[in-house]
Amino acid sequence: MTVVAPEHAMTPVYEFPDSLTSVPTHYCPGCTHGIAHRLIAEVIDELAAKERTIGVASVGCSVFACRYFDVDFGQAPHGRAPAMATGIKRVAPEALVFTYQGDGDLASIGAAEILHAAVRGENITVFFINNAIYGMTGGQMAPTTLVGQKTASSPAGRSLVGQGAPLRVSELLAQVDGAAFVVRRSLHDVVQIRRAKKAIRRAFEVQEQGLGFSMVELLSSCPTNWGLKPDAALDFIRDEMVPAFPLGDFKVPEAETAGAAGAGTADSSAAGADAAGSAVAGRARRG
Ligand SMILES: Cc1ncc(C[n+]2csc(CCOP(=O)(O)OP(=O)(O)O)c2C)c(N)n1
Ligand code: SF4
Ligand SMILES: [Mg+2]
Repeated sequence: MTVVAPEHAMTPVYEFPDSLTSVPTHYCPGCTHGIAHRLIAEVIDELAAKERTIGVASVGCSVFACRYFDVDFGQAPHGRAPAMATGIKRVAPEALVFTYQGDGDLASIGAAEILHAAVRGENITVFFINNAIYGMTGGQMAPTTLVGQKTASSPAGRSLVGQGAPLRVSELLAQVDGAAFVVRRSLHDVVQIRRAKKAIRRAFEVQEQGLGFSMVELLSSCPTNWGLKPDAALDFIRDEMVPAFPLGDFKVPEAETAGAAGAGTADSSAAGADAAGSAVAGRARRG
């Protein structure tokens, strides 16, 4: 019989983050919004910043984010989270300020807001949850919907002709001088989740160092509106979304690029460029 020493039996390997509340989730089974929440909360704990963190929720499935984070929170109208975060950070520069925005919110109705927050070099951190669809409202096409992907408003699949290619927000914002840190990560497996957490931490550090606008785009699942089971939804991110939205660092502070592969590089940029310009017939919602 194996006897476990009491000190080993009591060693915690996994604890509930202080910066999360313990309430039942409203997110669907298999939705990775919850993973994103947890990673952000863990980093807030690590930075011992809970008491001075202010989040700004957007409109979308994460509209109730304030229920889950045990930090101060604001609720912005659709797309306007960067403007609200701008005001908060300007009047409370000691606060750690972040927005949490979906792709419909950030890349569609809030496209001008996010662009000009980056242009102004606002010292805020943006978490951009890209699930290639309008989740909350029943699965309409978003700017990030893949070519060929069926949605409630593109029942035949998104077409390049007439509807265009998916908008790659990180690549776009990396061109803006005021942006200091812009990276894309994914939440589809454990390795990617660990990479995502490191990026979240670095983005917050960029803000703490006063370097300017920081954004982490996270590829996220929406099994409900993709019409997929949770495990298949994770495969969909890996197999269909990552080729269209290459993971990587698109802009990082200069000191971090010295001698490295550097800013503007992505993990699979060639694959991404090809995929966005051609038909990516996703397995989600195909007839
Ligand atoms: C001005 C305005 N237009 C449209 C809506 C309706 N609306 C609410 S949530 C949403 C889509 C949200 O999608 P996304 O930002 O991708 O978040 P997700 O639910 O996918 O996480 C829309 C169009 C609204 N509330 N306000
Ligand atoms: S509708 Fe999609 S994005 Fe919204 S909670 Fe459900 S799975 Fe998540
Ligand atoms: Mg969405």
